[in-house]
Amino acid sequence: MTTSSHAFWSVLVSHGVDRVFQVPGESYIGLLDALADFPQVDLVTCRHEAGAGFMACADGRLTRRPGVVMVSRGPGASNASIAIHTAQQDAIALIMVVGQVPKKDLRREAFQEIDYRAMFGQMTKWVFEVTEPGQMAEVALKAMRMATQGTPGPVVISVPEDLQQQELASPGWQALAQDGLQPSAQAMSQVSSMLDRAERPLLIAGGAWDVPGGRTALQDFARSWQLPVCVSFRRHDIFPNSDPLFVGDLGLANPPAQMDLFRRSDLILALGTRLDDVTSQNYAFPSMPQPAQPVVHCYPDPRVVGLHVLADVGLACHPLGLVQALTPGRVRDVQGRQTWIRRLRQAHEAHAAWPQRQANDGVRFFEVVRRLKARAPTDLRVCLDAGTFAAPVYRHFGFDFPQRLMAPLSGAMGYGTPAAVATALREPDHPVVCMVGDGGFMMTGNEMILAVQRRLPIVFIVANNGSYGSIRIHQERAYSRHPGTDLFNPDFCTVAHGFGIPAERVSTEDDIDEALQRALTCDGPYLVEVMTSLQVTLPVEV
Ligand SMILES: Cc1ncc(C[n+]2csc(CCOP(=O)(O)OP(=O)(O)O)c2C)c(N)n1
Repeated sequence: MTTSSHAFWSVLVSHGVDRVFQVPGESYIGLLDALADFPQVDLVTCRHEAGAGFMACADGRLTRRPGVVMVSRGPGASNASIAIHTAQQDAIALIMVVGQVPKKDLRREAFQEIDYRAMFGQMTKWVFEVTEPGQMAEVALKAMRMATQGTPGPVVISVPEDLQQQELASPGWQALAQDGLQPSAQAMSQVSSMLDRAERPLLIAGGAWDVPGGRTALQDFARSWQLPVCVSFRRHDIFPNSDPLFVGDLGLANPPAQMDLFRRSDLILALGTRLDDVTSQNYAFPSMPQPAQPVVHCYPDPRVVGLHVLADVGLACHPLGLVQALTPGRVRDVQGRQTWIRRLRQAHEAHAAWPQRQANDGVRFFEVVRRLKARAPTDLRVCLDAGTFAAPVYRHFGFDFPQRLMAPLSGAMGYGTPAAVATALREPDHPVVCMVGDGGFMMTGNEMILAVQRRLPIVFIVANNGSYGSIRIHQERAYSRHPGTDLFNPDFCTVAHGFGIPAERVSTEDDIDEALQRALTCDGPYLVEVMTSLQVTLPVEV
């Protein structure tokens, strides 16, 4: 029998959806049952809706199709809301399907009822509640388009439980091809002459480059025009960090000397970035609304281009077409350009040099990161949770193609473990390392059971400093004491063993290399608990 739920899934499947993350609920067993007739869809059963949602976020980021998560009404949707927020902040296409109370009970404050338009309206691109079974295919198609077009983001589809298994004649909705917009010839010649005139250009590259061919097109463009490239917040893997043209990232802790230099640029090319809060140094770089230098802003969403910065050239299209049309370029004063690039690169290298500070209260976590870097496979996937342990990764690790960084722009704790699971499922041929603090690990670490069930060789590195360290640092700066941030932890190795995961504890820096070696060569998941110094923490990262 073809039902409304079959219609829904067949449209999603025809758009490439092949994996759904979920925690079951009685409110959507009709949708779940229909999914059993789509064996090409991998149904991943998770332990908490936050974990399921984070996995869908990571999957959406890797596939550039919407990640799909299915949750129950009320409590399930509430648990999953952190993933909706992360998908919005991280510009990730996400479809969350929620089982809803029966249609006749809508807006009666029925058991576990929530009005999702009110709840998620501000956090999503679209919320739709199905009221007729015949809408199911249409809503699936619209969800795909809404989630992926412009700035990618989350959509929520609420389906009353009694509308999920209604008989339908035929789904009848087919996938449509989508056109990408190209900049006009006039805009391209304007950008080309700005590039020609500039003596101190700076290219800020954002997440939109994470498309097939994007990274190499960006690198070709930068090389041919001799443009220094700085990546936006947590997008380190967009441009090879070892390329002499890479001059850093715009994050939470840029040193003043580096920012002074960036401000001296006489042309900013903001390509594929939203110029969000952190990238723009809290709406200060480029200065807003009137920048101090000419700005070209290109992003495939008209609602974003020119929103905060009055760009001289604002292009609501994907930057790929622009740079392909402008490559190869020709630079008049190659010598002058190189002096500028060298200065920027030196400022970056000074900031990114490995720290030398000593500690007597445990392992300096940057040493773990440094030793991991030294033996990191060239295609390593690094999945990070939020916390101060992650600061050395952002600042010092240095990503080169095809290595990847999976980190939440939203700063959501609990992202790391689920993201690692989703990454290992999606990219089984690449090694995956998850770094997570003792705080974040206790939020969603339970999802590592999937690594055992699916035999995913993920290396979990838990930075155990007995504290919600990032917040403690904030407290120490603002006040002289730190109530509420100490943690009482379980024995993480015993926890891992209980999950069926081999584990070891690293208590001195002499133990790091061998532990990493064992972890990286293990053919299944492995956990390394690092007794981490609290004294030696870097500037706060969340
Ligand atoms: C879900 C969520 N809750 C709270 C916070 C605020 N927060 C940011 S970092 C942090 C502490 C992280 O502690 P831990 O995981 O132990 O890592 P550490 O900072 O100690 O390295 C907290 C509570 C957050 N970002 N996300």
